Amino acid sequence: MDKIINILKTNTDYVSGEYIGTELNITRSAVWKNIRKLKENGYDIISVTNKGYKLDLENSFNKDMILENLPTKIMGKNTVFFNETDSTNTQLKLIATKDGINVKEGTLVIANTMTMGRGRLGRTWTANKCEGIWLSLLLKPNIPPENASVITLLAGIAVAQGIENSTGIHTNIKWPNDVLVRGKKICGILTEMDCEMERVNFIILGIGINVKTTEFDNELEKIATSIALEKGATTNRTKILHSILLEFERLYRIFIEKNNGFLPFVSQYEKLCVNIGNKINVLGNETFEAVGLGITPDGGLIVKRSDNQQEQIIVSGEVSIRSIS
Ligand code: BT5
Repeated sequence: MDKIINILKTNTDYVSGEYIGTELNITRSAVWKNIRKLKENGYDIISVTNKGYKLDLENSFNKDMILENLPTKIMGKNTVFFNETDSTNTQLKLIATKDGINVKEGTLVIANTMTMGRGRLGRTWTANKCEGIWLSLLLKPNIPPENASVITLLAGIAVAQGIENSTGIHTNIKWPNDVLVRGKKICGILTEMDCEMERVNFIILGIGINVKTTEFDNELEKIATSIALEKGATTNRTKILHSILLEFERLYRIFIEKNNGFLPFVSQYEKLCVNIGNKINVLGNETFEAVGLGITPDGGLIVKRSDNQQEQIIVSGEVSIRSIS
């Protein structure tokens, strides 16, 4: 299959099945079968009758491309790629449970599409085929379970910075787990944890980024956006992924080495966070209107209630918040 890819890579125009067959001394039907396998492995190969095959590298996304020039030391070094799976978080959980303590930190599960993408609290995540980056990363930080929610916030900064570095698009964060452009969601983050009373066994950090989608279905149309919609052109997924993984690795290392919780990241997060200085609705056991004031060293959101002017800290996972425009 590598040889077929090399032939397609060196030809910018269509290459006939006959030509490939003769070059590699295989039948045309063997060529076709290999092309089908390559497509299943995430290569975008266009087939046109009487013309042959053409590789669209810009739209291809697969393990080989991810590992080639991967700029990180840990994140993604061990990559499991699916052209289609149920949910990358579910698959990574299976791997982590099977491998136990031997599972490698930074293991990446990534897919071209998910049939059962998950959001928080049982919500669904739409993962259109080949239109996004749907990934899960395995982390084994030596932190108490109550500090794990900070990982979501770190990921938010990494996604915002990674998208900006690779595409030039400026994003904001809606505390705790949405990355937005012009108020619309371009990325969602789902952090899941396996822990004991005082110890985290592993954390699965799930990140979904809309890259190539130009039309969302009814429900999402008003609330979602993508790199393609914001930029008017697409940037290849591998480049964006590399940029995000690199940024996340850098932040995660500081987080682990400084052993200082979210403190080193507070000011950067506050700059990116749309809720600071703006009115929000807090929806939890109690529902009230407030203004976001800042982020605590634990990653909580400090708000000032509009009803009694009291300050209150909201802990991630407890409530959901809505911006009031
Ligand atoms: C999230 O949940 O935003 C977390 C999404 C995490 C997705 C990643 S993809 C890789 C990994 N594997 C998984 O199975 N999941 C993770 P939440 O805050 O609950 O938001 C969910 C809501 O976002 C839905 O109810 C929709 O309203 C909206 N939504 C669904 N798909 C979307 C999309 N592609 N783009 C923008 N918004 C979407």
